[in-house]
Amino acid sequence: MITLHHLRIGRSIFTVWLLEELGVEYDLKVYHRDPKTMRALDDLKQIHPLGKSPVIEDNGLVISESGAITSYLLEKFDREFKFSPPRSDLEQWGRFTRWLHYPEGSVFTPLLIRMLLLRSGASHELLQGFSDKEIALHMNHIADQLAGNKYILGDTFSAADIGISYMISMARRLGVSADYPTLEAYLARNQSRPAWISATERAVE
Ligand SMILES: N[C@@H](CCC(=O)N[C@@H](CS)C(=O)NCC(=O)O)C(=O)O
Repeated sequence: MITLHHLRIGRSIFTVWLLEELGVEYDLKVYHRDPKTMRALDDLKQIHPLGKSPVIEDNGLVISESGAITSYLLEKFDREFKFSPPRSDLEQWGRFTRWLHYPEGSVFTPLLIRMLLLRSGASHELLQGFSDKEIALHMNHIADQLAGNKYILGDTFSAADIGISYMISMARRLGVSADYPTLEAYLARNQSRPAWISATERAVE
């Protein structure tokens, strides 16, 4: 059985969501952050040297990195290609994999800079200017892709929507999504899915 090491308040809730969509049994181990620093405690380092989440274990195999975990889980469980296209359809798979890795690869960094600036209460012209511009670039890019599309790859939900939803929910928490009604509607649509609701219920404690 898959074990998911889930650190509360962070991206691993999105792996819980994927597991719920896939309908597989899994063991959820919940970890807490240091309330002062908001960093993970040392307990996660016993699972993986980086001490970060998500991490999964499958029969002794330990995998970190949310994108790699998604690919692994899809390869293992998405046998009917409900949440990802088959690799034999290289064009569709190429499109899918680009949207799968885009959130962590490009969108996360400017959001993280904004989060750290807000948390520190400091002002920093260079960092603020960079993150504001980059966040607008990415939010507009996602909104353009969603214009006329229900989901990021068209009219069908896929695992790529999970990572994109993570970025929009983070943008929302950081107060930058209100200018993008398309993104807010998309997030609400995805978060009304039964699998998201089950994930949030299961991952509470
Ligand atoms: N690139 C990694 C990032 C993992 C990561 O930084 N996770 C955060 C939670 S959202 C974490 O564990 N932070 C705790 C810490 O760094 O102390 C991934 O996509 O999984």
